[in-house]
Amino acid sequence: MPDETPSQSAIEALVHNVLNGKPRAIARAMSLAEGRTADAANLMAELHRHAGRAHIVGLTGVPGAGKSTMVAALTREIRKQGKTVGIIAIDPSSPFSGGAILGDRVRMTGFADDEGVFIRSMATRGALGGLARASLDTVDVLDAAGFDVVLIETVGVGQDEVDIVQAAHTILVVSAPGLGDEVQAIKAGVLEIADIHVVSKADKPDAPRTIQDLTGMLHLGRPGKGDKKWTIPVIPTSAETGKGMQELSEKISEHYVHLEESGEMEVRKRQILEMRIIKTAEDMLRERLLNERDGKLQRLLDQAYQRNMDVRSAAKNLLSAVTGDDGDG
Ligand SMILES: Nc1nc2c(ncn2[C@@H]2O[C@H](COP(=O)(O)OP(=O)(O)O)[C@@H](O)[C@H]2O)c(=O)[nH]1
Ligand SMILES: [Mg+2]
Repeated sequence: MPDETPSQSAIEALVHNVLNGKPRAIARAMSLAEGRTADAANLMAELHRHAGRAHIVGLTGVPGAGKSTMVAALTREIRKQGKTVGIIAIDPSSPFSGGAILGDRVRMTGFADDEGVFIRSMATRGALGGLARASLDTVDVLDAAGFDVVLIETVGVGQDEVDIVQAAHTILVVSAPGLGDEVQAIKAGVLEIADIHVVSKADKPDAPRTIQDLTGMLHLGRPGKGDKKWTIPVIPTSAETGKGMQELSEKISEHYVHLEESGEMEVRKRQILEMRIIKTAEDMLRERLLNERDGKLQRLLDQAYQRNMDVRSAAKNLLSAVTGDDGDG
């Protein structure tokens, strides 16, 4: 292709600037990474080689649990240790303004002039079902750019969001008092995935109850994902008073050391890559299937409608049409 060369050198320049931590290059790379163009594939292939050093920390919990506020407070705490922080907020509530809410808040707390902090928000709508694939590619961009810690905020609802937070090395489940449900983490289906439980808004009078419920639940032996050598803590925090934030950031570092020393990090990294490969393959397959909407699919549909072909056979036909002998395509 005639335009392959300039495009390739543009990608090389972009990679160079990302690796040097240039904010505009990082933003541009993230936009590319969200998509599925050939440029995106080349970019991610280059960046992948340089990623793998960041400590990826996921935060999940019901809407209003205090995650965004905690991300800001935690970022301040991690910055005190001289580490850099990349933030990805996945906000299903709003395709346009969701990120701006976090952005404004973080700006207010003074990160706008801090080159050691990079914030990106992603809408869940518009990702065409490829949200996990797209957001984990953007994590790679921040990782390759050299951020020490990457924080991913997701609302604990929906399989995609759970998949995304499960791609973190350290998972924080955030629960808040006064949200009605006794153990929100159970409702959201994320109790079992926590490495660290955080009870936010500990300044509120009903916080002890939330802490008690959660601690009780942990003692019942419900959760745990097979990492027997790690004791899952429950840490109360308050963004109002600053309580618990330092302890939380220390626990996160402690968990990192634990993962490295126990060999669990390798296990998790392999699981995460496995999940990402499958997600990406699904994404590619879905795109190809959709490309057949006006072609092969219509013909199969006609046959199925006339009861000349059953649904499974039609699906099989469609699959072999899109995965046929056209190689990587
Ligand atoms: N009292 C109190 N309110 C908090 C605290 N943290 C967050 N909030 C409030 O809880 C609401 C939801 O916070 P937000 O961080 O947006 O929650 P998210 O939806 O989980 O990201 C906001 O009105 C916050 O001001 C806290 O530590 N104490
Ligand atoms: Mg939020």
